[in-house]
Amino acid sequence: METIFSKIIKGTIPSVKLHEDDLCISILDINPVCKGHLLIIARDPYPTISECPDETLGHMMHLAKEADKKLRAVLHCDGTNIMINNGKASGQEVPHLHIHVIPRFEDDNQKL
Ligand code: DGP
Repeated sequence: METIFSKIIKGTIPSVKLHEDDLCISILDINPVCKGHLLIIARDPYPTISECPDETLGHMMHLAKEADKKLRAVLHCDGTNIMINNGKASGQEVPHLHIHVIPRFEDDNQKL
């Protein structure tokens, strides 16, 4: 099944790309919780973590760690939420595996 993220990966839907490699891309979320909210997306359209090979999952977490480092350096955030909505029941809207990385600031009172 072609997902909205497959179209972004192919370039038929525009996005603000932050990173690309053989396994993943990283883009800004179109509907950000706050400035700097980004998504790390597997190139292959695994619906959830169950279908994703461990190598890819590990690489996605590595990219989340790198993104956390960059967000702290560039936006001076105090922390990040690194989360996966895994399956429709969890609130996953796009059935194509992705990690949200959301900058957090002391006292931002953000409700996720
Ligand atoms: P989730 O509920 O975990 O499946 O989150 C999907 C996220 O994807 C949501 O925060 C909005 C984002 N999103 C959906 N469509 C697009 C799009 O076309 N472009 C971008 N950049 N983000 C999108």
